[in-house]
Amino acid sequence: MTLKPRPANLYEEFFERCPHNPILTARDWPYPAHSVFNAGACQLGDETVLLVRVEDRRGHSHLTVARSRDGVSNWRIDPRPSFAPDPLTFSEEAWGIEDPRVTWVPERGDWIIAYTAFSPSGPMVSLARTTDFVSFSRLGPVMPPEDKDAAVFPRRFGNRYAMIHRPVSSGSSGAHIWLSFSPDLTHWGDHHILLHARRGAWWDANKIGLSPPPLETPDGWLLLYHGVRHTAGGCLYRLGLALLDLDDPRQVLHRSDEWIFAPELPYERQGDVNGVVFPCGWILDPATDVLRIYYGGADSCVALATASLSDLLAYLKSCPAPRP
Ligand code: BMA
Repeated sequence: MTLKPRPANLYEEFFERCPHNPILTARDWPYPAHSVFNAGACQLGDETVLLVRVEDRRGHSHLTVARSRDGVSNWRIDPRPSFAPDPLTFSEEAWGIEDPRVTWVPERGDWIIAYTAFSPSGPMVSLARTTDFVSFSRLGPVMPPEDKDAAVFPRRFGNRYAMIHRPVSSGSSGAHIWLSFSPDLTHWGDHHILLHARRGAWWDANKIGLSPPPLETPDGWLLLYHGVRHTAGGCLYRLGLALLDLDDPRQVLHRSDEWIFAPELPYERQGDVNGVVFPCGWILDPATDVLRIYYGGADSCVALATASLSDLLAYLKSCPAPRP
């Protein structure tokens, strides 16, 4: 079979949506849930594990584990919240926990989960660890409000762990992506701006944030990030790419000028928050080069898209180094 060439007037599409999308909604939940979305993802043995953000009718979120052999169907969902806010001990979780990103850290032998603790003073970054997605223990809050969209790198640089996050301060001219370092995962410093939100008409003007954790590739650390465009009709959350130097992730080698994935289908365009695609996890199968991206659609469902890692890298390497 010969593939038809792409018409010259169409953008190249890197992502293929799963025909079964949305793969999870609140209707699939074994207990009352208002909405399920923005799931962290990893491969644990022969199962795909999603750590799904579940919002209840108070508006507060907790995290629940869903497991599947094929990563698409037959999900086994924990019958109750797997990792629930504990506001009596961790007051920063008073209004729930959201948007987990999970990173396997081989030298520690555990998964580090970076999540948003929604405190009355604003969103903060908290870390927790697990080895089995059955029991979880907290490392505690690591960044003061307002800060979110965080993930740790799977390995240290020198002797230091590294974490990407997105602080916001009043009076600043935008919300940018930052990189910080820590000797112990608890104390963080040596803060650097990594990617600036662009300005004006750009799709990623004013507010950007990391989506899934950084992915190590032979060409560098691959970042998928969201850009938020404010329009008269509301916000649009779209996705772009950046590549960081493998040994010194403070160096941004390439950044896409164009978004590469955006809300298009009804489950992305209409929901609690219209016009949102929000991935918190991706899983690479190195044997097939297929990257599975799990994303929230319109803050109302979990959806899946696949892409070829080498296609993404080839495209990104054709993009310029970021302009100051
Ligand atoms: C961001 C986060 C996400 C959410 C998105 C769209 O600020 O809070 O959890 O999916 O907004 O509402």
